[in-house]
Amino acid sequence: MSPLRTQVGIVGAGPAGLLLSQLLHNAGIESVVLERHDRAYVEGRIRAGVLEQGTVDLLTAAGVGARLQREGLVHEGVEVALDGRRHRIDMKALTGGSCVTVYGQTQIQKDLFERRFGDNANIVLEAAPVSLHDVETDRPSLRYLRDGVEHRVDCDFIAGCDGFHGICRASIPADRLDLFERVYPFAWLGILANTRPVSDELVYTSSPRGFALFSMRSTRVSRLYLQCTPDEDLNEWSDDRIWTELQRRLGPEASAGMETGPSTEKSIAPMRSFVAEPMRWGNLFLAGDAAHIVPPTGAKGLNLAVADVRVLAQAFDTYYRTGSADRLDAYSDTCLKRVWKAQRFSWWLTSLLHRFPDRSAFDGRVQRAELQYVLDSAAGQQTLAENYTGLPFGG
Ligand code: RFL
Ligand code: PHB
Repeated sequence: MSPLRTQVGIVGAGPAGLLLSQLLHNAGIESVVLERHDRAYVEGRIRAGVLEQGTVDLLTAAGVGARLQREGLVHEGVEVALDGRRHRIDMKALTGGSCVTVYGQTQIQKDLFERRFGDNANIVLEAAPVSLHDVETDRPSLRYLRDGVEHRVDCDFIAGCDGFHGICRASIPADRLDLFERVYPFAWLGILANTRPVSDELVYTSSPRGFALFSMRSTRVSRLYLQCTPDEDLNEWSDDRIWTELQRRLGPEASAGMETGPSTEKSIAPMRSFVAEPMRWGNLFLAGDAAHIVPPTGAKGLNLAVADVRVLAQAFDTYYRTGSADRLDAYSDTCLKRVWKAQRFSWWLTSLLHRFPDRSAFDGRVQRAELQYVLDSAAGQQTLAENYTGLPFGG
């Protein structure tokens, strides 16, 4: 087994891993990406849909934003429905110009793969299992099996971009990490459908029957979510039942004229808040979902992953240009500041909009009053808009 030598070994070809390899390539730094699944699987996972302006700017500056600029839908506002009435929050006006862009994670994955393979990047697909070695030394390495043959990659640093269930965080001794976690007593049932979205903007819906979200992938494709129990059986949810429930939660007036149709994808996502601190062990740096998970309500997961790799790529760049490890040493603290602000927002919006099975009648009234306050007050709307469109990098 003759080892391959590179500067940064990256585990995971999700948005964090592929974007990091692109940013490093742009800075003249070599990397190898090891991914457990094949390309079709990674590209096919239906996940995020809402990008902060900072994410759009970074993808564009990295050279992977051409299609995003053409096809992404810029949203200047977002709607919140309560008691069957829709309220619009004018994010652009409230923040002095910030918007979000609706563009599916599947499309970002395609753009990143296309660009990285176009640059002849070293991306090893179907590498399984991957293991980490000598992480606390200055000669860390990755080993993996492909087609039954063992391979080794020697590197200066390892970037753990392998998501929540990956191997990198799991390789860190338990006494070197502090874990912070909240698991919510509900999940989201999501469908995709080739139907016209009910509104031009996203509609976050609070109802006594539970939360619902009316999102989209384009002006002809809807992405819809319903709050459900964590152990919900998908087989019990026919398309008819899902559409009826969506209409009930939004209310007859607000859902009038809603186009329905067969779902093209159907899945259940658990809801969890999670942070591992610090985001580093020796020469292993965790980024994205490998280090932290947010409930999807705030649409922050992918945006946080992008923010992490931006900081990490800059730190590697400084290291290789000047020999200074200061920014690498500051990586975890720099990211965690923003991560916790996004955690707070995601937890807050989740708490504000969902029905909690064990909440007292009093707590239910307080939750309602808080949502009413946010909708009625310019300050409340501004807080939501500022966090939703994205806090500044490094802030
Ligand atoms: P990913 O995307 O999970 O990629 C990790 C990659 O690592 C591979 N891998 C391994 N490879 C080698 N060896 C191993 N041992 C490995 N273990 C795993 C995996 O196959 C995979 O390819 O993590 P990354 O790159 O950090 O990206 C994070 C985002 O994917 C995630 O935060 C978002 O999808 C979260 N999210 C949303 N984020 C947003 O910013 N806006 C949204 O609107 C939004 N909506 C969502 C979401 C996530 C959802 N689900 C399903 C959890 C909506 C949903 C329903
Ligand atoms: C999505 O379109 O998938 C989506 C949008 C907003 C969220 C979560 C998911 O908060």
